[in-house]
Amino acid sequence: MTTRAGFVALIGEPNAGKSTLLNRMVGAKVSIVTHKVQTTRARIRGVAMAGESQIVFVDTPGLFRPRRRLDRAMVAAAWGGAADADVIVLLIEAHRGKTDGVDTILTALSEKATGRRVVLAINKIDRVEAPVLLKLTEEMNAAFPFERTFMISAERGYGVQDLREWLAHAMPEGPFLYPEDQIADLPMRMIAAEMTREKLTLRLHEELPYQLTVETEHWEERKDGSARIDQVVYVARDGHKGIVLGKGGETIKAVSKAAREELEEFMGRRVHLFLQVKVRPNWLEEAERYTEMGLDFRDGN
Ligand SMILES: Nc1nc2c(ncn2[C@@H]2O[C@H](COP(=O)(O)OP(=O)(O)OP(=O)(O)O)[C@@H](O)[C@H]2O)c(=O)[nH]1
Ligand SMILES: [Mg+2]
Repeated sequence: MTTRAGFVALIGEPNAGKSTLLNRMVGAKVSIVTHKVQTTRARIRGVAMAGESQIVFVDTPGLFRPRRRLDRAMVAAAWGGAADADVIVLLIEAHRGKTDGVDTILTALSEKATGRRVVLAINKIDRVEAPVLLKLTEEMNAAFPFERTFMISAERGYGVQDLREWLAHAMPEGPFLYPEDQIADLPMRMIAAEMTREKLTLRLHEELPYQLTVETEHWEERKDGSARIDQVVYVARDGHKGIVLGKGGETIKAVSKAAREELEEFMGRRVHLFLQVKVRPNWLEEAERYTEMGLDFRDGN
């Protein structure tokens, strides 16, 4: 029997639901999700099997107008993910429609994606009525020659099976790229750091989630089958450290507990998670921090 395998890049504005879709396709939480924009920072690969096809989904940071070095590196990583893909899926939000941000992406797609297969996925259809979808489909297809339009709810799973089947057939013939039981192409220490960053992002406000990074410093396998994981939360200012710790350390304790519980579920075994908060005023300009995040520091130039 002939097998198929290839890459599908998920691109779109921040918050479009790219990571939610990746997780649903893979059937596990490989990429972190929050209600805030700019959650995903690097390219994250999740592997899904569909019959005789292996689809490697590439989750990317959202495309937006970058201001800082980190933003520029994120946007470069997103376009890099699209450049390598066999199919590009552009996700937009049904209730927000064809925004200025979407227009900017369409213009860039016309320049960068010549000769590539591009499909549109209108996500969050649970939030609108059918006539809105029809109008948006028309509007989008008048602006760009999408090969297909899918209407989905990544969160609820509507329309996702159709998209999966279409992508499975669109993959080029060839041997599988990953072992069949592998679901992610991201080191465990990075997945663990991302889980902690998700919990921090959910509990902290305004600019703080964008001013911190999490790294796994030490990972120890214990004889009893559990793992001891030590992570550092880098913040840019003294004041931020106090906020991350919270009154009497209650914020960091809650973050640590939530991250540990999710890690234990993901790994199927006990985890001892230790978080330390360090002030590092210049971390956003340090090449090593970018490498740890899976980004290219020079992309931020
Ligand atoms: N109502 C609704 N919400 C959704 C749907 N899909 C995703 N969301 C929500 O949209 C928010 C953003 O989802 P993410 O998957 O983090 O979006 P993203 O595109 O990866 O965002 P960035 O990583 O910031 O670029 C979360 O609160 C999701 O729960 C959907 O189909 N319907
Ligand atoms: Mg994301």
